[in-house]
Amino acid sequence: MKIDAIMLRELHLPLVRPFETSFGVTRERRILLAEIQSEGLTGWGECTAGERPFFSEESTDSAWAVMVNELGPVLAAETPEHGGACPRIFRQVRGNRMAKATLENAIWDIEAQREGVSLSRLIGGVRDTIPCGVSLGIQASIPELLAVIEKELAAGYQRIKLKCKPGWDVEVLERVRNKWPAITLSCDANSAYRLRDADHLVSFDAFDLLMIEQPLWADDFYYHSMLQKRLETPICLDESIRNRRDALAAIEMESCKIINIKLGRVGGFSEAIAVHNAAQERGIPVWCGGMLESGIGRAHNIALSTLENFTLPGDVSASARYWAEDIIEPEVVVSAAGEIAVPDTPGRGYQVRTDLVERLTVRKETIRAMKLVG
Ligand code: OSB
Ligand code: MG
Repeated sequence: MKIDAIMLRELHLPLVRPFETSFGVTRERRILLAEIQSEGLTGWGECTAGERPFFSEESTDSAWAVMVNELGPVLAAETPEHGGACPRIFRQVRGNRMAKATLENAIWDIEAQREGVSLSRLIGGVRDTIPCGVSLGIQASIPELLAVIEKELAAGYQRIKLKCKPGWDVEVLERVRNKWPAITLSCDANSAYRLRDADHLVSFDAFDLLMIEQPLWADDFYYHSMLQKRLETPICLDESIRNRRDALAAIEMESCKIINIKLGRVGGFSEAIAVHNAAQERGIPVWCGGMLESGIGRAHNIALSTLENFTLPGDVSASARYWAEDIIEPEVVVSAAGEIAVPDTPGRGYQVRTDLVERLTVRKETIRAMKLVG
């Protein structure tokens, strides 16, 4: 496919309520979108980098710079026939996986449209609906958290994940478990603990959690494997898994029993599929994480979640939980059974509300072709 234009934008979208993790509070998202035109088709990608480099090394500003100065010009000079050609095109740029994923995923969207199939079918997805869970940020008090859980369970969500950190963990889990002895419950520490907290983390075994997500360092496998030996609760790795080789290392070392796959964190659909396959071949279940995406990122997450080994409910939930008005139509909705119906129209399956996108845009840049050295 010939790349006719790559337009990058930054949008500001306020969250309907703040989202707090062990590393900070987000009130408004600065979202980067890539709109790629190719032979009459338009593909969209969304960057999942945070406003600050707290989840990973990337941030909104670093991803913008890398897309504008490096990845965009290189992609515009190529004629990729498939989304799967992007890792080779971007190979010379090290890291910056969220920036790479933004552009690669837009190419997959175009490819699906060109083939006249949904993104889900293009990547080999096997599900018509995906099971949904919610990720609940740290709240001001336990009674407030209990009220939020009550609402999400009533809405049908199949799994509740609680953000946790030292001081917002055992007592919280205890109160939630006492109130709901049978719900599927997990927690996510976003690296808030150290190995000296191992005894404390072992006490989480009392709460029958589906998993503890990323308790230790964001770049670690070894200490997670030491911790997993002591825990009955399965460890799930998020931050630590950057690619297929990381997944293989983590599985081999028994650093985790479950893997969270995020498109941005691993660099796009190609690597996400590779991580999925590697885990599946080794009997490790996966689920799709979220990064407070707008509708475009959400649409891509839904397609990814239809692969066979996405057997656990993910963090992909309804647009309305985050946005007063999403930038796609229809918005993502979740049924009373806690499922999202996977669209079967060509491409991403949701229309982008271009007028709204234009209104929310605070900067945009169109990219011209350039060859990298070599
Ligand atoms: O670790 O899964 C995480 C949001 C921002 C950064 C990291 C994480 C999260 C979430 C949100 O848990 C999940 C969602 O988008 O609903
Ligand atoms: Mg996580």
